[in-house]
Amino acid sequence: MKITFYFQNAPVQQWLDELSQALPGAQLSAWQPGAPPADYAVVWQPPQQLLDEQSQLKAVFNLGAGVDALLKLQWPAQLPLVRIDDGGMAVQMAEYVSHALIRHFRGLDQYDEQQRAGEWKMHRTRLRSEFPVGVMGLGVLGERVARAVAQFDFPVRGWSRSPKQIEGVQCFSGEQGFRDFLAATRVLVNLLPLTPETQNIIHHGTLAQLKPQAYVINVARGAHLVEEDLLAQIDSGHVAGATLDVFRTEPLPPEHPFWKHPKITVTPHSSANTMRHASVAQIAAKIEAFERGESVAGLVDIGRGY
Ligand code: NDP
Ligand code: OXD
Repeated sequence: MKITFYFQNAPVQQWLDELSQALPGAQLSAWQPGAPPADYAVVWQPPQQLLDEQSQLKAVFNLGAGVDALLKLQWPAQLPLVRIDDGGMAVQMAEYVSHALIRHFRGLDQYDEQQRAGEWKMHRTRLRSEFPVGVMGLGVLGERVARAVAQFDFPVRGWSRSPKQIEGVQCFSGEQGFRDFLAATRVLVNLLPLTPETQNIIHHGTLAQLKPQAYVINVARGAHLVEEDLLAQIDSGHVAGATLDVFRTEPLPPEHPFWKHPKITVTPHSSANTMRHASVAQIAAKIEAFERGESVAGLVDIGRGY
């Protein structure tokens, strides 16, 4: 079995060594233009040329949860695409979102400023009931985040395409459900996949429906958020601030207003990283299952876009 690997700016040899150990019968190599045909491709953000040249692939394994970059390419009809399911990312996402939420709720940024100014001043304790959290997307990561936040006794809502039942989470679905979800949310967390339906979903109208003094945590994709609309809603005072991990242009350009905005926290697309060891084990097990003709978890529905 031949496997071709592409992950720009990653320690490719380490990935190849670990994949070879996990799949001792396989021949692994880093993809380059003109590489011989392989049976499987393991990739993160590959060029179109890889798909064009590798016409004998039985499946492609994406080294991440989001497949939006892959589905921007011309995807060969019938070529199965498999995403990473959790692979160590869900716990990272849960800690990142819980941290951002609690930092905002407890006013810890204000205490940081006060420390710099040498000022001893306590603020009124706020009520969790006044900070309902709404998680958009209740998949592998969103469900874990919703459950984690519920552990801190915040009221938690969730919104997904299909109806769900999650203990401790009030679940909404569909278009009417979206309006009810937004009206019941103060802290909006985005964990949707980027698809034609969800692009620009956080815009002026969406933000306006949130409870006053709303807060936005975007950890999914930059193209979900209309950046000027967020800035306008912060200026108007309806939105109190945001923690943003993903951006329309990455790296975030040096002149971008988000960098220096006092109410926006920026991190460099690092809320949840692909963990090599867990991902290698997962991909190896899935390739073996594929070879045996078994179904694998995380198969992407290409038409749906996630
Ligand atoms: P999943 O595919 O497991 O879950 C997606 C969820 O979104 C599902 O609940 C799905 O609903 C819901 N959804 C999709 N489309 C719609 C829609 N049109 N309306 C309402 N709900 C919708 O994805 P993951 O949880 O694994 O990952 C989510 C995203 O997080 C990734 O696509 C990626 O973009 C991002 N990500 C970001 C990282 C970072 O470092 N910042 C790291 C990893 C991922 P249903 O359940 O009904 O299908
Ligand atoms: C992913 C990501 O989608 O890292 O896995 O953004």
